Amino acid sequence: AATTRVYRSYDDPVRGVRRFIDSLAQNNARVSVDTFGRSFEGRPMIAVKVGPRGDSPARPNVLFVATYHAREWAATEMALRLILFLSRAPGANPRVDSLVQARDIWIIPVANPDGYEYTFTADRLWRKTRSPQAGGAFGVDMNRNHRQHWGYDNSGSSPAPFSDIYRGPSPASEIEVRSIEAFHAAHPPVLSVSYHTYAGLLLYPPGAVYGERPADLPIYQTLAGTNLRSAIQDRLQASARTFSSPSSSWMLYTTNGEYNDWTAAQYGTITFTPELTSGYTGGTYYGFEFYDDEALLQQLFDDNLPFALDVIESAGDPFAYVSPTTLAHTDRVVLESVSPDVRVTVPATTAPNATIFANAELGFRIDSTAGGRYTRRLISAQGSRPSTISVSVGGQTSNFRVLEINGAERSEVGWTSTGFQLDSSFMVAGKYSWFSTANGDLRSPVMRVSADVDTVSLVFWTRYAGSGFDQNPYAQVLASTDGGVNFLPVLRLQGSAPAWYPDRATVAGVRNKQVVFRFVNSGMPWNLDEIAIVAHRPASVTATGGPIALRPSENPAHRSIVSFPWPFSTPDGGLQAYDFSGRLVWKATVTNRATAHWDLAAARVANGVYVVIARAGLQTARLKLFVLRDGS
Ligand code: 0X9
Ligand code: ZN
Repeated sequence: AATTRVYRSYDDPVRGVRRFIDSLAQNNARVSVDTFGRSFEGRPMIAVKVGPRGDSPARPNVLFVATYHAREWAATEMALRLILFLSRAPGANPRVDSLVQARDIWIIPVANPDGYEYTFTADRLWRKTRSPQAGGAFGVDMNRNHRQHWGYDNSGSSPAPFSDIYRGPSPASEIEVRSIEAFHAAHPPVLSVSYHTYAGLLLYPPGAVYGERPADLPIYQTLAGTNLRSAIQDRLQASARTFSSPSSSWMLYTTNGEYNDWTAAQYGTITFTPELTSGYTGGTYYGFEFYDDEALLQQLFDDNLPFALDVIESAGDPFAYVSPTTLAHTDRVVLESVSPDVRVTVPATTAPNATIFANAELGFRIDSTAGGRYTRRLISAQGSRPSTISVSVGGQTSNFRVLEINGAERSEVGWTSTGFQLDSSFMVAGKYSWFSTANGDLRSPVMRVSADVDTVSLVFWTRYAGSGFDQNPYAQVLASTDGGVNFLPVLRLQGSAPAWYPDRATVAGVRNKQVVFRFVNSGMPWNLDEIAIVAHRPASVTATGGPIALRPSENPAHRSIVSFPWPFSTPDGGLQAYDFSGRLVWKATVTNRATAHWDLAAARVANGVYVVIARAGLQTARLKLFVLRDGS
């Protein structure tokens, strides 16, 4: 039997998880406990509630669950430390105090109590549950036993009872999985996190098919960030990684019956699997056996706390959330691909009535494979490469001009390369794609950006063969705004992507600049195809508005009041503010060219992105406003 200093078994009468939770609930008014079922061997399935008792429709549900896999003890430590942190006496952190009151936060510290206890008493590296199976085998992999895509194929999931990744005889065959599914039905989470170890990843759906992207990708990327600015840093000394790599979970490997795909499909949950720790210190492998060490476990918690708090906060309005950790937000319309098809994500409610123009009006289908509660992906077949694309949703039109497009065909000119060649074995269109075996540099022509364009995007299709377990090898996309003298990274690719998928990067502040993009490889077999560079043209609802600018008097505002000087010569009119789902959140009437004041604190305006519109007769002017305030 294991003796541990920091890690807690489930059953130990003095230090065990059950005892620890019970005494915390007895001594802390912010903590209550719900037993939502029994494991196969009869242990209570425990969910801890931090904050007000009971559910309220006014408080969105957020769920943290840990240790689907018995041996991943650091995941349970993460959950226990989160409970302690959130249940501290109020006063230390106003953001945390208000979040605990405004959300229904649930934490399940051990999803697999029988397997977990078994790792303390019999076999440190046990993974599955402990139910008897055919042929004298024991246990099912709970992260293969959910009802979504159960048994879809044998990749990462096995039909063999003795396998460590045995999916079970039928979907949700395990009492623990059924209990967790029932818990979701009772408290459907707006956001959820399932903590595992190890690999140093921040995974999100989908996970069963290579190359698929979730429809809510813009929200996943807002919260998780990118390889250049991940929401989770790894500050463990001599770790093999410096950050957790955010990606769809097939970047590690595909599997089926897993938790994230199930809750995303069933409840539209925005849901993540952090794979805590890289598995290595100073080149020494510890894998699933992360150190039984207070300081190291606290460091792990500290590194993961900002993301956990963002998850809790964003449950108020995931689409409008602006992350203080990744500094990202979700755009209303996101162009994902120009060729061989046009792909855009748009707010879900606007999708059926959207129109796409690319030279002519295009029909589209709504991609439904990957769920999407907040955004939908529209996919348009197009006959020839478009030179302009306009997407109209909810009365607002986003306009793009295609500045450059390259599909690695012999007839195309203007791009320069070293170490990239034309590959005729893989392509998304035409006869070839660009391919670099290990090192290579592919460069776009210099594009002069006109004065009416502030932002350009690079959209392209890619596939590559790195490793989900390592930050290396990797590849980068760099951008220059001075004609190719200086370059900064705008995207970093790593992991295993054996199927084509579209990726993108956006650069703002390019008005009148000379833009160059570069693809630079650091060691990966890497294909690229249908690379397009598009300029974001001004939105065009307000066709009659002309170039009149609406500006707050102070930017950034240092108080909770934002003031808008009246932008028109016409003396009377009004101002309106909408959130990004199109809801009216503020309005003011203006007479005699008076300055209007919006008190964000008094109106309890949530952090997020808003559109403010000033109207005087037929004239309009608009402004995108980012609200990002401490403690709100
Ligand atoms: O295999 C798992 O269930 C998770 N990894 S672990 O090492 N903790 O066992 C990752 C599952 C993530 N989903 C996919 N890769 N599809
Ligand atoms: Zn795991």
